[in-house]
Amino acid sequence: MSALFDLTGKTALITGSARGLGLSYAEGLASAGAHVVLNDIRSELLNESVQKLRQKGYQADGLAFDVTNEDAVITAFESLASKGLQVDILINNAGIQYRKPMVELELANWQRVIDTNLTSAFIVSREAAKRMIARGQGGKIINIGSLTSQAARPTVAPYTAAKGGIKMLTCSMAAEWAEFNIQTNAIGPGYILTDMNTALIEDKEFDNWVKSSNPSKRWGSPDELIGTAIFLSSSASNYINGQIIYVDGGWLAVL
Ligand code: NAP
Ligand code: GCO
Repeated sequence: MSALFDLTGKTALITGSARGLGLSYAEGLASAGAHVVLNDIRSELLNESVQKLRQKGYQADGLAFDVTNEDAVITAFESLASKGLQVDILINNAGIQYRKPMVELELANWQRVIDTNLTSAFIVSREAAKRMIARGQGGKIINIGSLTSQAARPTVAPYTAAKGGIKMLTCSMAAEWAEFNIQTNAIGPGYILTDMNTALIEDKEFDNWVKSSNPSKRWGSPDELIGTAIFLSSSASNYINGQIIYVDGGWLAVL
């Protein structure tokens, strides 16, 4: 049974993983045997996180690049290849939030969220898939969606549009790459206690809304996403493609 979820011998690139959910995914996959490559824009924070994983005995490296920069992404994959590292598992986790009513929303901020939360998944996955196909050994791609892949709330339109796009981009990747034994799926976390949501957590009214709207009556914690990430990274999910798994306490399942 444990062999189903064993990632030994696999290299996993997790974008935006110096902190938050990305770091949880990285530590989780490392604990399952993967050699994890962390990514962030800030190299200092990235190196600190890589060291923390290494001190726990895990195989971890870091690669600082901006996932919205096509040239930087291509260079990053070439750099990994020059070190003999081929990406077997990719988690497109990097993302930002920007909250403002649409009538006040600046185009530049719309574009910045779309670029980071959606277009980057295309850019990074294209480079990973090219190399997975050329190697002929298949691979795993996990896009990170959200509750907003399925439902909206006011003031987060670019984020919601991007996460809705992530859901359908996941289907497109499955449509084009499943024949090469690449399984592409998505994770849709609910409201999780990370830096992205600090303002919401500290807002009593919003905190009450989350707890009253969710049948589990609580926020999620980052470590509650790890099992789904390992599952979708492992051979246990070899016949699952184009799906999104919501890790939301049941939020989307109830009226
Ligand atoms: P977070 O705490 O704000 O961390 C986001 C990470 O992404 C940071 O490490 C950040 O780097 C990195 N990042 C941002 N832009 C980047 C870029 N252009 N290139 C490379 N890295 C970049 O967010 P989180 O809560 O962990 O969320 C992670 C992912 O899960 C996001 O896609 C988010 O939309 C999604 N998600 C989160 C929740 C939630 O409730 N927290 C729920 C559903 C989905 P820096 O450290 O340099 O800023
Ligand atoms: C917000 C939050 C949400 C969560 C998450 C929910 O402002 O509503 O940031 O977007 O981060 O995406 O699944």
